[in-house]
Amino acid sequence: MPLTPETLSTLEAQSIELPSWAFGNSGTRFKVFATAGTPRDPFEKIADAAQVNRFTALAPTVALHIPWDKVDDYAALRRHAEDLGVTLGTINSNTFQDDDYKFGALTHHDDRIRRKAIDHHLECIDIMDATGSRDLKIWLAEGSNYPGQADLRARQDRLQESLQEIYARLTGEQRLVLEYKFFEPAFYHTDVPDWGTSYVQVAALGERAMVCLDTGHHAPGTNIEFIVMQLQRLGKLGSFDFNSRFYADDDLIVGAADPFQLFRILFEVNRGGGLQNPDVVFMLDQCHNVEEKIPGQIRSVLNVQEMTARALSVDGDALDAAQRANDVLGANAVLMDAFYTDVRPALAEWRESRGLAADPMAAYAASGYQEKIAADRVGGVQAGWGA
Ligand code: PSV
Ligand code: MN
Ligand code: MN
Repeated sequence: MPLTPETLSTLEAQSIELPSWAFGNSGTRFKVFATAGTPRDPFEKIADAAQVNRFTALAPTVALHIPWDKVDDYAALRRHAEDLGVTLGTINSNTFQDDDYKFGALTHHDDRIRRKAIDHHLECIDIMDATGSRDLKIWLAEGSNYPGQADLRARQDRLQESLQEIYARLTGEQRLVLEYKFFEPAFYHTDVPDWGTSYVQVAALGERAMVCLDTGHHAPGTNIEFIVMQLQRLGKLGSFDFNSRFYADDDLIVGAADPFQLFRILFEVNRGGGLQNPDVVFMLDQCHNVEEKIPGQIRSVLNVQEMTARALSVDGDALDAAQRANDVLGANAVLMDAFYTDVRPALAEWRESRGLAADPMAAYAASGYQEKIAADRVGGVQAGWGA
């Protein structure tokens, strides 16, 4: 089926942000398997991310995680990225790997620890100034394991106070994006467990504070596209962390576990105007534990592109007519027709017409880059999730 000019122009503008940490080694708490050619520093992670953009023209920005991507000279990292045709995107803070944060960071009752956590975020904003990044993304690993362990309400109040101070430091167009997650590492209560809590916290800050929706951060069976619709209604959908999951926060390749869910999410994003809205950032948050990392990221952005094309091919008029006629099965069929449409041949043709390889996975495999980094990057400490 040919893609319409409107679909192609939306696809042309599509941009998916890559996480620097997807290129490092990662694993489970049981084992981290090393892969040949894994980057040894943030500069090499950016170089690998640039390959994904080179073969897909879909991934022009790279998110950093601090301190995993700590460097002496962020202006140099920025120039390095720009030389490779990409720019630095979201800065992710990290308050989950320091002993001081065992019982909380931005919610902690100990002023010294809370101060340290706030200062970390202020340092992240200094980095944003140097990298030219717009967004500070905050995910908090804070909560408790046993009923009675923590004062739930006081922690919400301290969280708001901490966020106020961080938000006040933002300048110009900079934004704060607060990510939620229903459990893990805490198992009884989590301080920002759901979109409602994130919304309440950011709404009290101001216009440039938004919610981040990580697709792996909900209870099984949650209707994620409903949350997408609601946050867009409220003007508070700031960004996505895309990944897919079979069980919990699996961080697998987006569209791998449940392509239909990805289709439904993108359909709602489009209905809410999010595909054309630069205020909605489409980021990946994935780990490639056993597969090659660069092809894993190429596959991911292509999955998003393919599902976007399918979501854009829903016949809106037919759907509206069927809904108004209470034609339950007719309306469902309109959606399913688009979902079952194989857009891959049309996308391959379109890529070629833009000077890209029809099959970016094959083109990358044939490029020799993987063999080159495997040969060049021997020795040294491999950077990874948590390194
Ligand atoms: C937490 O599970 C999370 O989704 C946050 O976005 C972290 O920054 C990220 O994972 C680390 O991979
Ligand atoms: Mn995430
Ligand atoms: Mn996660």
